[in-house]
Amino acid sequence: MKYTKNYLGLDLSTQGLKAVVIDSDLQIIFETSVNFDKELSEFGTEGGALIDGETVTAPSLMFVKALDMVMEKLSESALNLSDIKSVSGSAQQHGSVWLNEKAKDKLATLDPDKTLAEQLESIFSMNNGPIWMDSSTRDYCLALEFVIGGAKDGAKKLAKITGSRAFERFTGSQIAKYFYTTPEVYAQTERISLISSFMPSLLIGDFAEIDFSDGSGMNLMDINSGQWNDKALNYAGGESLKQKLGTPKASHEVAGNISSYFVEKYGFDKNCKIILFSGDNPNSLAGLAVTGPNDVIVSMGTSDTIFGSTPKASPSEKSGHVFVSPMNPKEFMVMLVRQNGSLTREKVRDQWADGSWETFTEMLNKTPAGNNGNVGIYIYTPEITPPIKNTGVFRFDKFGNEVESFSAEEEVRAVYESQFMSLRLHSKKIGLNPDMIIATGGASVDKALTQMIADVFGKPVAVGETPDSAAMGAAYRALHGYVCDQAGKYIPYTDVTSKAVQPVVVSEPNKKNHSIYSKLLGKFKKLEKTLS
Ligand code: XUL
Repeated sequence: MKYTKNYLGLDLSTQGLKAVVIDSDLQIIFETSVNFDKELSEFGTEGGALIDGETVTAPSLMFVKALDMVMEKLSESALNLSDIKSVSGSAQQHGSVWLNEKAKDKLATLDPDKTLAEQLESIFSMNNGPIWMDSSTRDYCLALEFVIGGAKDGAKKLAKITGSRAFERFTGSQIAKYFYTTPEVYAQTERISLISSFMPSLLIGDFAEIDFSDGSGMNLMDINSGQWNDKALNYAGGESLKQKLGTPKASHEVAGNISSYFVEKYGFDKNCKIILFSGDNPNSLAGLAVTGPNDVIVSMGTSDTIFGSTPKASPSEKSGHVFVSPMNPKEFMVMLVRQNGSLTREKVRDQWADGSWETFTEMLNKTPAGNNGNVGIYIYTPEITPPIKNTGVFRFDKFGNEVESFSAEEEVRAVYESQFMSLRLHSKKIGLNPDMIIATGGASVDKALTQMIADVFGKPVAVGETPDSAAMGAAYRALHGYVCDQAGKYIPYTDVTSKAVQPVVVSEPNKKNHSIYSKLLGKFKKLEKTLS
């Protein structure tokens, strides 16, 4: 069967690369994926990352190989790739790819008879770029804040300009770390791309620009003007950084036409447009087409995030982030991130429930809401919200005394309860007051988990058509960017996504359980605070 007028969304998450193809009615017609650890095991990643203490990176060449693999899978499907009008994408936020002086030429002259990896192996000034899980740049964060507003007001001023106080994983402090510690690597770098601007660079055969929305996760861009902040840039990378970063653009803009490599090798149309890529959380927001301030998304992947749309930016240095919206360059999204998400839940499952979600759920049902007053906080990797550097499992009994162990059933309940009580506690501080929560990401298929979220927040929880809302958002944005390009002007996002399948409520809050969690929250807050 031949399809017409299709749009491709790619999502390069921490753990793999997904592709989803939709038609012009926004229906999914094909999906495929590549898992980094399993299908690209030669890079030796764990959950897609290379972890060396606080320094966490990912091999840039792995992203290159994954793209050829996904394209191969697409071209072997029943799809006719020449029907794809545009491509956009999503990538884990904050991570960067460092390119040397050979990169521009090599990208522009790709030979379809060879693989991308064969030809692009030598284009990196640093083989493994820092990713969002890195927490090694505390000193550079403090220095960046100081440069912007002094010791007292620096965090506040930086947040006001860039949408966030300085965060270790944000690209600005990451760049500063290499600028000051490895000046020779820095000098050999012609371009620093975000992962989200590197992927479209491969597709257009040239350097693609950073989009406003993912650019907001760098601590370098003014979120109101979409321009680099000169002071921040000068601190992080000196005078040459502006040139190395290119110029940020609105997320719906065209990066270029697809390069001849993909036309000749996989059969794309030469007029296929590549729309700028963005971050995975912004794309998730776009994938659920949520624009109202009271629909809040909880995305559960390697990290757990909570976010929503907002017409106005009022960033705080205390917690959370404000990004430019990927759907409208004049609007914003607010978000916060818990680093201990799915991998932490999986570790507890493996240790206490024989690695089986079914057993996990059975065990969960054996304990009551509130876990008889037991609270367990699971910090397997340094936590972002709230900032907790010391890793470990912290267990407290009903009197708030630290204890060595819980029963297996209590462990299982404790991890779910503490993760979502923490999200409730901190999301309130950034002004997220949901009427309804939309759950997305891999873990959102777990009914026990959506019920827990409904009970903790006291609101109904809905899920979208697919848990892969980031890939979906990328596909919708491919369509949106294409429509804007054809019209020669910005078209409201909702005009293009009106046919999107609306999320469906899967869990209603249990009032009794909700009141137990609300009572427990004060105690939880105190215990969590002792760990920061
Ligand atoms: C967001 C963040 C993570 C990554 C995960 O600020 O650091 O959610 O985007 O891919």
